[in-house]
Amino acid sequence: MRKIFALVCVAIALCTYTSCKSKNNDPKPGIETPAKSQLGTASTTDYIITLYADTPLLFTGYNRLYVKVQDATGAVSSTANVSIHPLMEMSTMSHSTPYEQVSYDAATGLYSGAAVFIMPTADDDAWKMEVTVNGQKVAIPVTVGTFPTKVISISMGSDNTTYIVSLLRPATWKVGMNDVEFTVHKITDMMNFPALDNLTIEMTPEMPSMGHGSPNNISPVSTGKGHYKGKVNYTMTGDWRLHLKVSDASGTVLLQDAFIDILF
Ligand SMILES: [Cu+2]
Repeated sequence: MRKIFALVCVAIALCTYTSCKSKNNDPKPGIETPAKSQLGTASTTDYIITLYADTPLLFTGYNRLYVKVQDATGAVSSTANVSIHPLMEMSTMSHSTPYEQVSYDAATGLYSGAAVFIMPTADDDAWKMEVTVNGQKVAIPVTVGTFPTKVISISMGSDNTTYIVSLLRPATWKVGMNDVEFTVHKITDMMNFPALDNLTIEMTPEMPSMGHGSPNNISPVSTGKGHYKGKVNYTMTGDWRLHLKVSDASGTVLLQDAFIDILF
């Protein structure tokens, strides 16, 4: 079952950057707006719960998520016990996706976390975000579109484990040195996608259309919670492919090339 699920995911992930349909053309996935975008709101007996993201439409890959909690009078709460849980209900089963639990951020007054969506919304497959505030749970439907370039890589490793490597998209890229950040998770089962630390990632940028790379890149290193940070040097604008060779702590190569595609 696990393997079937993994293969379904791989098939859909492949589908996301080839010619498969995306019926969610407006707004485009991943296009950021100056303010946070409200994805939905729901009420419990005691709370009004509103879910936000950086983009009006979520996309396959890493999305930051924000939860605002208000009491019945509209006062914003900073002390509630808040958790999120993404869930996709497909015709024959349901599953989750890698996510980062929310925590309160005093700077914004929001509880912030993230989800790495492994597949887009499809005809019979709907995503929802379960949000629980002090034991009171709501489910807010969300739509996930397909990002125009491959910002998530789902592939089988040499140890027959399925790995999910995802790019944290910055608001903008620039010509020259850029900070670059990824997450790595694995699929344990349909509900569990643990973050993986202490892997070695060898990053090699390439411009596929022109057949050259760039110098002075710094391969991403583990910074905890499944995150890896490095620096990428884009010597010009255009199409860039970040080749990522992923090895475990003993040096065994798990993924020969979990590449990510960028266009700017
Ligand atoms: Cu699904």
